[in-house]
Amino acid sequence: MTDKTVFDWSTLSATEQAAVLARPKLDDSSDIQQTVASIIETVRQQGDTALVAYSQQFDGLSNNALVLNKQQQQQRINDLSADRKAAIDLAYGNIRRFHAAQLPQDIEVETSPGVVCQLKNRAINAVGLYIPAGTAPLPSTVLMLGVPAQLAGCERVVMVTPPGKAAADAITPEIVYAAFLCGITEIYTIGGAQAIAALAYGTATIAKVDKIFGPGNRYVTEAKQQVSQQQSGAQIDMPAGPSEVLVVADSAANASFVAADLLSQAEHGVDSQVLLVSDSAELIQQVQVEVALQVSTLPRQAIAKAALQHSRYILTADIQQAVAVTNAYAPEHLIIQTNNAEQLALQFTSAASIFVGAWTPESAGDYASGTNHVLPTYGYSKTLSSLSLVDFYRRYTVQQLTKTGLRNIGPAIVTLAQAEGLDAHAAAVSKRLAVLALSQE
Ligand code: HSO
Ligand code: ZN
Repeated sequence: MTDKTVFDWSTLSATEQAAVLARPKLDDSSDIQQTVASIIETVRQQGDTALVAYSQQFDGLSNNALVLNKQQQQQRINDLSADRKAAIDLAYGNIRRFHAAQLPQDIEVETSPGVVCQLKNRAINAVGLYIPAGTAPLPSTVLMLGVPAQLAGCERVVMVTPPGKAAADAITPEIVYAAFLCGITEIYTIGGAQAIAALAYGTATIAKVDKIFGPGNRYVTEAKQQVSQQQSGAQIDMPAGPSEVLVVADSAANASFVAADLLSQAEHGVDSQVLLVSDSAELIQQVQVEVALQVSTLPRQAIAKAALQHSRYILTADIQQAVAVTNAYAPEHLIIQTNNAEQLALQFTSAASIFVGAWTPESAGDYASGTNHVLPTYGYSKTLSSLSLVDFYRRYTVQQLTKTGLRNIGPAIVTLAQAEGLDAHAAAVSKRLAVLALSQE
């Protein structure tokens, strides 16, 4: 077979192996950086006027009111069919159950007699949720961001999403209903870098937020990056790259299922990354046949086919080698379709979200099982984590020393401060110790 997407791992040099697992370079050209910087600056200077102008320029809307008011929200929800409502309800319930179990616990420890230290969690005050609506509007993303914001009890939860081409209030009913379930009523009909700028710096209509969450195209991603680097801007959830799935499969795998899983990610975007790693040449061949068959039935086949151009089918000597390849790649999603999937799952050290066994498609986690689908991509999952409830909190410490406490640790503090040549630090303790030495308590 001369397919340039198939690789026999053991025959490759270390350099070739690294090239096979390398992500394509992200387009962070200075063009995009400059366009985004200028959009941000314009929004900072002109506020709402700039937002309306960008809606005209990018979305073809002449009079975007920017706000989706309560009445418009209700009208959109009225348009939603009962079966879609029920599906969103089911997903909401599972996502809520899984995230509610992640409630961070405050701790209090008496580290020495009379020295009490606390670690406390407090919800971030104002959060902004970006919901993309490019080639596919994503109500599932509203739930992934809105449920933890709701559970954390953030005081202000703001949603922004690009307006429909026809009218600003044409935002899909699914998105509006998902927002309603999450208790989000502040909805703005803006998208792109201008929406990120508005969230980070505020305008007359949109008050500034503290942290911005959610995926988006490269302009949105670049804007998040830029506002997070400025002290007056806003924090962000994580760096985002194109979606990825890696399937590890042996000869026992169902080729049709594996092909369907690969295509489920390939249809996201032309830059999606899909990989199959298997110790069975036969399975790889069967999956390729299935992919070719199934892709031609998809409405989004043009996107999926473009993504498949840079897919990877990697043949390994055995399943252990497949594990090593996977750990080196660090995929966003890992699907394990092998005989001993549950056992094998324990050996993966760098995947952001793992799907175990024949009956666990990635789509389960994308929509309704309960896990979060906002995940680190691009190899960042070696150190970064899946979006969780804790991302909507900040942690801080509180401490209190009694007289006994200061007597206990004060002398050590003085010694350490002197060792660092920081006499004022030492004095802040020794002055108190001197007072204590005079008292009997
Ligand atoms: N797989 C995407 C999330 C998503 N899938 C939303 C369908 N809708 C994250 O990589
Ligand atoms: Zn997906």
